[in-house]
Amino acid sequence: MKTAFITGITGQDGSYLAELLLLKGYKVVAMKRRTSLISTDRVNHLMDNKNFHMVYGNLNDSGCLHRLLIEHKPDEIYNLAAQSHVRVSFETPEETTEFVAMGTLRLLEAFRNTCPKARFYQASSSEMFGDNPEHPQRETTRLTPASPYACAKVYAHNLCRNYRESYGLHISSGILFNHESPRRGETFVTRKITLAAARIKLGLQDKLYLGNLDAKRDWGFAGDYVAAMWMMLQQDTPDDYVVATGETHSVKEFLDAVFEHAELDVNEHVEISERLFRPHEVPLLLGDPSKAEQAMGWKPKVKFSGLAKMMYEADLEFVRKESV
Ligand code: NAP
Ligand code: G4F
Repeated sequence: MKTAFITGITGQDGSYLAELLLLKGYKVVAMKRRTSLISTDRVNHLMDNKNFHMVYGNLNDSGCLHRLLIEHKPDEIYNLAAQSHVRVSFETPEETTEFVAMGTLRLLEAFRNTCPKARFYQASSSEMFGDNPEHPQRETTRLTPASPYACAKVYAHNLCRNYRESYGLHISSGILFNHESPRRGETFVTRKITLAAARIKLGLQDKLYLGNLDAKRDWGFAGDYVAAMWMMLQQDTPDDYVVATGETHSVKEFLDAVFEHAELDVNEHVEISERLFRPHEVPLLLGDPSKAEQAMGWKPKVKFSGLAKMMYEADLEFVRKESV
Protein backbone atom coordinates (compact mmCIF):
# COMPACT_ATOMS: atom_id res chain seq x y z
CA MET A 1 0.00 0.00 0.00
CA LYS A 2 1.39 3.40 -1.01
CA THR A 3 1.34 6.30 1.45
CA ALA A 4 0.51 9.86 0.35
CA PHE A 5 1.17 12.92 2.51
CA ILE A 6 -1.10 15.89 1.76
CA THR A 7 -0.78 19.45 3.05
CA GLY A 8 -3.89 21.65 2.77
CA ILE A 9 -6.32 18.80 3.46
CA THR A 10 -9.10 21.07 4.76
CA GLY A 11 -9.16 23.03 1.47
CA GLN A 12 -11.10 22.37 -1.72
CA ASP A 13 -8.39 20.41 -3.56
CA GLY A 14 -7.19 18.50 -0.49
CA SER A 15 -10.63 16.96 -0.03
CA TYR A 16 -11.00 15.84 -3.68
CA LEU A 17 -7.43 14.54 -3.82
CA ALA A 18 -7.83 12.54 -0.60
CA GLU A 19 -11.01 10.92 -1.97
CA LEU A 20 -9.23 9.99 -5.21
CA LEU A 21 -6.18 8.51 -3.44
CA LEU A 22 -8.30 6.51 -0.99
CA LEU A 23 -10.23 5.06 -3.96
CA LYS A 24 -6.91 4.09 -5.51
CA GLY A 25 -5.98 2.18 -2.33
CA TYR A 26 -3.53 4.66 -0.79
CA LYS A 27 -3.00 5.32 2.90
CA VAL A 28 -3.53 9.09 3.18
CA VAL A 29 -1.72 11.09 5.85
CA ALA A 30 -3.34 14.51 5.84
CA MET A 31 -1.83 17.52 7.56
CA LYS A 32 -4.05 20.22 9.04
CA ARG A 33 -3.09 23.25 11.09
CA ARG A 34 -4.77 24.01 14.36
CA THR A 35 -7.67 26.47 13.98
CA SER A 36 -9.87 27.92 16.71
CA LEU A 37 -13.01 26.74 14.88
CA ILE A 38 -13.44 23.29 13.36
CA SER A 39 -12.34 23.43 9.72
CA THR A 40 -12.83 19.84 8.57
CA ASP A 41 -16.25 20.14 6.88
CA ARG A 42 -14.89 19.07 3.50
CA VAL A 43 -13.32 15.85 4.83
CA ASN A 44 -15.59 14.83 7.71
CA HIS A 45 -17.02 12.08 5.51
CA LEU A 46 -13.53 10.50 5.29
CA MET A 47 -12.82 10.39 9.03
CA ASP A 48 -14.10 6.82 9.48
CA ASN A 49 -11.97 5.47 6.64
CA LYS A 50 -9.23 3.37 8.26
CA ASN A 51 -6.71 4.51 5.62
CA PHE A 52 -7.28 8.21 6.33
CA HIS A 53 -5.09 9.76 9.04
CA MET A 54 -5.36 13.39 10.05
CA VAL A 55 -2.26 14.84 11.71
CA TYR A 56 -1.54 18.32 13.06
CA GLY A 57 1.20 20.36 11.40
CA ASN A 58 2.01 23.69 9.86
CA LEU A 59 4.14 24.80 6.92
CA ASN A 60 5.69 27.27 9.37
CA ASP A 61 7.20 24.53 11.46
CA SER A 62 10.29 22.80 10.01
CA GLY A 63 10.79 20.47 12.95
CA CYS A 64 7.23 19.26 12.70
CA LEU A 65 7.50 18.69 8.93
CA HIS A 66 10.69 16.65 9.38
CA ARG A 67 9.11 14.61 12.16
CA LEU A 68 5.96 13.87 10.14
CA LEU A 69 7.87 12.73 7.07
CA ILE A 70 10.24 10.55 9.14
CA GLU A 71 7.26 9.00 10.94
CA HIS A 72 5.04 8.32 7.90
CA LYS A 73 7.65 7.68 5.15
CA PRO A 74 5.39 8.81 2.29
CA ASP A 75 5.79 7.59 -1.29
CA GLU A 76 4.11 10.75 -2.59
CA ILE A 77 3.89 14.26 -1.13
CA TYR A 78 1.26 16.74 -2.36
CA ASN A 79 1.92 20.32 -1.26
CA LEU A 80 -1.48 22.05 -1.50
CA ALA A 81 -1.40 24.27 1.60
CA ALA A 82 -1.40 28.02 0.98
CA GLN A 83 -2.96 31.35 1.80
CA SER A 84 -4.62 31.06 -1.59
CA HIS A 85 -6.72 34.23 -1.86
CA VAL A 86 -5.17 36.73 -4.29
CA ARG A 87 -6.86 39.91 -2.98
CA VAL A 88 -6.14 38.96 0.64
CA SER A 89 -2.46 38.59 -0.31
CA PHE A 90 -2.33 42.37 -0.89
CA GLU A 91 -3.49 42.83 2.71
CA THR A 92 -1.32 40.11 4.28
CA PRO A 93 1.72 39.92 1.99
CA GLU A 94 4.16 38.68 4.65
CA GLU A 95 1.91 35.89 5.88
CA THR A 96 1.15 34.85 2.29
CA THR A 97 4.85 34.77 1.40
CA GLU A 98 5.66 32.96 4.61
CA PHE A 99 3.26 30.08 3.88
CA VAL A 100 3.46 29.93 0.08
CA ALA A 101 7.16 30.55 -0.51
CA MET A 102 8.98 29.75 2.74
CA GLY A 103 6.49 27.00 3.58
CA THR A 104 7.34 25.23 0.32
CA LEU A 105 11.05 25.66 1.02
CA ARG A 106 10.63 24.08 4.46
CA LEU A 107 8.68 21.13 3.06
CA LEU A 108 11.22 20.61 0.25
CA GLU A 109 14.05 20.56 2.78
CA ALA A 110 12.21 18.06 4.98
CA PHE A 111 11.53 15.90 1.89
CA ARG A 112 15.15 16.08 0.66
CA ASN A 113 16.55 15.25 4.10
CA THR A 114 14.17 12.49 5.15
CA CYS A 115 12.59 10.72 2.15
CA PRO A 116 14.32 11.78 -1.09
CA LYS A 117 13.01 8.73 -2.98
CA ALA A 118 9.44 10.00 -2.61
CA ARG A 119 7.69 11.99 -5.37
CA PHE A 120 6.61 15.59 -4.76
CA TYR A 121 3.72 17.58 -6.27
CA GLN A 122 3.73 21.37 -6.04
CA ALA A 123 0.51 23.39 -6.42
CA SER A 124 1.69 26.08 -8.83
CA SER A 125 -0.80 28.54 -10.27
CA SER A 126 -1.83 30.28 -13.47
CA GLU A 127 -1.70 33.49 -11.39
CA MET A 128 2.07 33.27 -11.99
CA PHE A 129 1.40 34.45 -15.59
CA GLY A 130 -0.10 37.61 -14.11
CA ASP A 131 -0.64 40.43 -16.58
CA ASN A 132 1.42 38.87 -19.41
CA PRO A 133 -0.79 39.59 -22.46
CA GLU A 134 0.48 36.50 -24.31
CA HIS A 135 -2.18 33.80 -24.51
CA PRO A 136 -2.94 30.98 -24.41
CA GLN A 137 -0.48 30.52 -21.58
CA ARG A 138 1.65 27.38 -21.62
CA GLU A 139 4.56 25.90 -19.63
CA THR A 140 7.03 28.14 -21.52
CA THR A 141 5.11 31.43 -21.14
CA ARG A 142 7.05 34.11 -19.22
CA LEU A 143 5.96 34.52 -15.60
CA THR A 144 4.97 38.11 -14.76
CA PRO A 145 3.24 37.80 -11.37
CA ALA A 146 0.84 40.61 -10.42
CA SER A 147 0.18 40.03 -6.69
CA PRO A 148 2.11 39.09 -3.55
CA TYR A 149 0.44 35.64 -3.80
CA ALA A 150 1.64 35.15 -7.38
CA CYS A 151 5.17 36.38 -6.54
CA ALA A 152 5.35 33.83 -3.73
CA LYS A 153 4.05 31.06 -6.03
CA VAL A 154 6.74 31.96 -8.61
CA TYR A 155 9.41 31.61 -5.91
CA ALA A 156 8.03 28.20 -4.89
CA HIS A 157 7.71 27.11 -8.53
CA ASN A 158 11.31 28.09 -9.33
CA LEU A 159 12.56 26.47 -6.14
CA CYS A 160 10.88 23.19 -7.10
CA ARG A 161 12.59 23.25 -10.51
CA ASN A 162 15.89 24.11 -8.83
CA TYR A 163 15.62 21.23 -6.31
CA ARG A 164 14.63 18.85 -9.12
CA GLU A 165 17.68 19.82 -11.15
CA SER A 166 20.17 20.25 -8.29
CA TYR A 167 19.36 17.10 -6.34
CA GLY A 168 17.73 14.83 -8.94
CA LEU A 169 14.46 14.73 -6.98
CA HIS A 170 11.11 13.66 -8.50
CA ILE A 171 9.30 17.01 -8.22
CA SER A 172 6.49 18.04 -10.57
CA SER A 173 4.59 21.32 -10.55
CA GLY A 174 1.06 21.57 -11.85
CA ILE A 175 0.36 25.05 -13.22
CA LEU A 176 -3.34 24.85 -12.50
CA PHE A 177 -5.78 27.38 -13.88
CA ASN A 178 -8.82 28.34 -11.78
CA HIS A 179 -10.75 25.28 -10.68
CA GLU A 180 -13.98 25.39 -8.78
CA SER A 181 -16.60 23.09 -7.28
CA PRO A 182 -19.38 23.07 -4.71
CA ARG A 183 -16.51 22.86 -2.16
CA ARG A 184 -14.85 26.08 -3.37
CA GLY A 185 -14.14 28.63 -0.64
CA GLU A 186 -17.05 31.04 -0.23
CA THR A 187 -14.98 34.17 -0.93
CA PHE A 188 -13.81 33.13 -4.42
CA VAL A 189 -15.95 34.72 -7.10
CA THR A 190 -17.69 31.63 -8.56
CA ARG A 191 -18.82 30.29 -5.20
CA LYS A 192 -19.71 33.79 -3.98
CA ILE A 193 -22.02 34.07 -6.99
CA THR A 194 -23.63 30.60 -6.74
CA LEU A 195 -24.15 30.87 -2.98
CA ALA A 196 -25.68 34.35 -3.29
CA ALA A 197 -27.92 33.25 -6.17
CA ALA A 198 -29.21 30.34 -4.07
CA ARG A 199 -29.86 32.63 -1.08
CA ILE A 200 -31.60 35.22 -3.29
CA LYS A 201 -33.72 32.48 -4.87
CA LEU A 202 -34.84 31.33 -1.43
CA GLY A 203 -35.56 34.88 -0.27
CA LEU A 204 -32.70 34.93 2.27
CA GLN A 205 -30.60 37.65 0.59
CA ASP A 206 -31.33 40.57 -1.71
CA LYS A 207 -28.04 42.03 -2.98
CA LEU A 208 -24.77 40.58 -4.26
CA TYR A 209 -21.76 42.95 -4.33
CA LEU A 210 -18.99 42.18 -6.82
CA GLY A 211 -15.80 43.82 -8.11
CA ASN A 212 -14.35 43.61 -11.62
CA LEU A 213 -16.77 41.73 -13.90
CA ASP A 214 -14.54 42.03 -16.98
CA ALA A 215 -11.71 39.78 -15.79
CA LYS A 216 -11.55 36.51 -17.72
CA ARG A 217 -10.59 33.14 -16.30
CA ASP A 218 -10.13 29.60 -17.58
CA TRP A 219 -12.45 27.82 -15.15
CA GLY A 220 -12.47 24.04 -14.69
CA PHE A 221 -13.76 21.52 -12.14
CA ALA A 222 -11.56 20.69 -9.12
CA GLY A 223 -12.51 16.99 -9.27
CA ASP A 224 -10.95 16.76 -12.76
CA TYR A 225 -7.85 18.70 -11.74
CA VAL A 226 -6.79 16.54 -8.77
CA ALA A 227 -6.61 13.58 -11.17
CA ALA A 228 -3.94 15.52 -13.11
CA MET A 229 -1.94 15.99 -9.87
CA TRP A 230 -1.88 12.24 -9.30
CA MET A 231 -1.03 11.51 -12.96
CA MET A 232 2.01 13.80 -12.75
CA LEU A 233 3.49 11.73 -9.96
CA GLN A 234 2.96 8.49 -11.92
CA GLN A 235 5.23 9.69 -14.76
CA ASP A 236 8.78 8.25 -14.90
CA THR A 237 10.24 11.72 -15.38
CA PRO A 238 9.18 14.72 -13.30
CA ASP A 239 8.06 17.81 -15.21
CA ASP A 240 5.78 20.86 -15.13
CA TYR A 241 2.32 20.83 -16.72
CA VAL A 242 -0.40 23.38 -17.45
CA VAL A 243 -3.81 22.08 -16.36
CA ALA A 244 -6.68 24.04 -17.90
CA THR A 245 -9.79 23.71 -20.07
CA GLY A 246 -8.55 25.86 -22.97
CA GLU A 247 -11.62 28.15 -22.70
CA THR A 248 -11.86 31.56 -21.09
CA HIS A 249 -14.95 33.39 -19.80
CA SER A 250 -15.50 36.68 -17.99
CA VAL A 251 -16.84 36.96 -14.45
CA LYS A 252 -19.89 38.61 -16.08
CA GLU A 253 -20.46 35.49 -18.21
CA PHE A 254 -20.32 33.28 -15.12
CA LEU A 255 -22.73 35.60 -13.31
CA ASP A 256 -25.13 35.58 -16.27
CA ALA A 257 -24.96 31.79 -16.64
CA VAL A 258 -25.85 31.27 -12.97
CA PHE A 259 -28.57 33.92 -12.79
CA GLU A 260 -30.14 32.74 -16.03
CA HIS A 261 -30.19 29.16 -14.77
CA ALA A 262 -31.70 30.36 -11.46
CA GLU A 263 -34.22 32.57 -13.32
CA LEU A 264 -33.02 35.67 -11.48
CA ASP A 265 -32.48 39.21 -12.76
CA VAL A 266 -28.86 40.40 -12.49
CA ASN A 267 -29.90 44.09 -12.70
CA GLU A 268 -32.20 43.71 -9.73
CA HIS A 269 -29.75 42.00 -7.39
CA VAL A 270 -26.12 42.73 -8.36
CA GLU A 271 -24.16 45.87 -7.47
CA ILE A 272 -20.54 46.79 -8.11
CA SER A 273 -18.36 47.73 -5.14
CA GLU A 274 -15.03 49.57 -5.65
CA ARG A 275 -13.82 47.92 -2.43
CA LEU A 276 -13.73 44.56 -4.20
CA PHE A 277 -11.38 45.68 -6.97
CA ARG A 278 -7.71 44.74 -6.64
CA PRO A 279 -4.66 47.05 -6.63
CA HIS A 280 -3.48 45.15 -9.71
CA GLU A 281 -5.78 42.90 -11.77
CA VAL A 282 -4.94 39.87 -13.88
CA PRO A 283 -7.18 40.61 -16.87
CA LEU A 284 -7.13 37.35 -18.81
CA LEU A 285 -6.10 33.77 -18.12
CA LEU A 286 -6.41 31.09 -20.79
CA GLY A 287 -4.42 27.88 -20.58
CA ASP A 288 -3.14 25.51 -23.23
CA PRO A 289 -3.38 22.03 -21.67
CA SER A 290 -2.01 20.17 -24.72
CA LYS A 291 1.18 18.98 -22.98
CA ALA A 292 -0.83 17.35 -20.15
CA GLU A 293 -3.13 15.75 -22.71
CA GLN A 294 -0.34 14.41 -24.92
CA ALA A 295 2.02 13.25 -22.15
CA MET A 296 -0.49 11.92 -19.60
CA GLY A 297 -3.79 11.55 -21.45
CA TRP A 298 -5.43 14.10 -19.11
CA LYS A 299 -8.57 15.88 -20.31
CA PRO A 300 -11.14 17.95 -18.40
CA LYS A 301 -14.61 16.40 -18.29
CA VAL A 302 -16.61 19.35 -16.90
CA LYS A 303 -16.75 22.61 -18.86
CA PHE A 304 -17.98 26.13 -18.10
CA SER A 305 -21.80 25.93 -18.22
CA GLY A 306 -21.89 22.48 -16.57
CA LEU A 307 -19.73 23.85 -13.76
CA ALA A 308 -21.96 26.90 -13.20
CA LYS A 309 -25.08 24.74 -13.01
CA MET A 310 -23.44 22.10 -10.78
CA MET A 311 -22.32 24.76 -8.29
CA TYR A 312 -25.66 26.59 -8.23
CA GLU A 313 -27.68 23.38 -7.76
CA ALA A 314 -25.37 22.24 -4.93
CA ASP A 315 -25.70 25.63 -3.21
CA LEU A 316 -29.47 25.60 -3.54
CA GLU A 317 -29.49 22.27 -1.71
CA PHE A 318 -26.94 23.51 0.83
CA VAL A 319 -28.88 26.71 1.62
CA ARG A 320 -32.19 24.82 1.84
CA LYS A 321 -30.69 22.44 4.43
CA GLU A 322 -28.99 25.29 6.29
CA SER A 323 -32.20 27.29 6.57
CA VAL A 324 -34.52 24.57 7.98
P1 NAP B 1 -7.90 26.45 -0.27
O1 NAP B 1 -9.27 25.89 -0.38
O2 NAP B 1 -7.72 27.88 0.08
O3 NAP B 1 -7.11 25.54 0.79
C1 NAP B 1 -5.86 25.94 1.29
C2 NAP B 1 -5.43 24.95 2.37
O4 NAP B 1 -4.15 25.34 2.89
C3 NAP B 1 -6.39 24.86 3.57
O5 NAP B 1 -6.46 23.51 3.96
C4 NAP B 1 -5.65 25.68 4.62
O6 NAP B 1 -5.98 25.32 5.94
C5 NAP B 1 -4.22 25.27 4.32
N1 NAP B 1 -3.19 26.14 4.90
C6 NAP B 1 -3.08 27.48 4.76
N2 NAP B 1 -1.99 27.90 5.42
C7 NAP B 1 -1.42 26.83 6.00
C8 NAP B 1 -0.27 26.62 6.83
N3 NAP B 1 0.51 27.62 7.20
N4 NAP B 1 0.02 25.35 7.23
C9 NAP B 1 -0.78 24.32 6.88
N5 NAP B 1 -1.88 24.46 6.13
C10 NAP B 1 -2.19 25.70 5.69
O7 NAP B 1 -7.09 26.21 -1.64
P2 NAP B 1 -7.43 25.23 -2.87
O8 NAP B 1 -8.34 25.93 -3.80
O9 NAP B 1 -7.76 23.88 -2.35
O10 NAP B 1 -6.02 25.20 -3.60
C11 NAP B 1 -5.02 24.24 -3.24
C12 NAP B 1 -3.65 24.75 -3.67
O11 NAP B 1 -3.66 24.98 -5.08
C13 NAP B 1 -3.24 26.08 -3.05
O12 NAP B 1 -1.84 26.04 -2.88
C14 NAP B 1 -3.60 27.12 -4.10
O13 NAP B 1 -2.79 28.26 -3.96
C15 NAP B 1 -3.29 26.34 -5.36
N6 NAP B 1 -4.07 26.70 -6.56
C16 NAP B 1 -5.43 26.75 -6.50
C17 NAP B 1 -6.15 27.03 -7.65
C18 NAP B 1 -7.65 27.07 -7.65
O14 NAP B 1 -8.22 27.61 -8.62
N7 NAP B 1 -8.30 26.50 -6.66
C19 NAP B 1 -5.46 27.25 -8.86
C20 NAP B 1 -4.07 27.17 -8.87
C21 NAP B 1 -3.38 26.88 -7.71
P3 NAP B 1 -7.16 26.08 6.80
O15 NAP B 1 -8.42 25.32 6.50
O16 NAP B 1 -6.69 25.91 8.18
O17 NAP B 1 -7.19 27.50 6.34
O1 G4F C 1 -12.27 33.90 -7.68
P1 G4F C 1 -11.11 34.78 -7.57
O2 G4F C 1 -10.83 35.38 -6.23
O3 G4F C 1 -9.86 33.94 -8.09
P2 G4F C 1 -8.41 34.36 -8.61
O4 G4F C 1 -8.00 35.69 -8.11
O5 G4F C 1 -8.39 34.18 -10.08
O6 G4F C 1 -7.48 33.28 -7.88
C1 G4F C 1 -7.83 31.91 -7.83
O7 G4F C 1 -7.30 31.25 -8.96
C2 G4F C 1 -5.86 31.24 -9.02
C3 G4F C 1 -5.48 30.50 -10.30
O8 G4F C 1 -5.46 31.39 -11.39
C4 G4F C 1 -5.33 30.53 -7.79
F1 G4F C 1 -3.99 30.46 -7.85
C5 G4F C 1 -5.77 31.27 -6.54
O9 G4F C 1 -5.32 30.56 -5.40
C6 G4F C 1 -7.29 31.33 -6.51
O10 G4F C 1 -7.78 30.03 -6.34
O11 G4F C 1 -11.22 35.99 -8.61
C7 G4F C 1 -11.45 35.76 -9.98
C8 G4F C 1 -11.73 37.09 -10.66
C9 G4F C 1 -10.70 38.18 -10.35
O12 G4F C 1 -10.38 38.83 -11.55
C10 G4F C 1 -11.43 39.15 -9.42
O13 G4F C 1 -11.02 40.50 -9.54
O14 G4F C 1 -12.97 37.59 -10.18
C11 G4F C 1 -12.86 38.96 -9.93
N1 G4F C 1 -13.87 39.36 -8.94
C12 G4F C 1 -14.89 40.23 -9.18
N2 G4F C 1 -15.63 40.38 -8.08
C13 G4F C 1 -13.97 38.94 -7.68
C14 G4F C 1 -15.07 39.58 -7.13
N3 G4F C 1 -13.22 38.05 -6.96
C15 G4F C 1 -13.59 37.81 -5.68
N4 G4F C 1 -12.89 36.91 -4.96
N5 G4F C 1 -14.67 38.45 -5.10
C16 G4F C 1 -15.45 39.34 -5.78
O15 G4F C 1 -16.39 39.90 -5.25
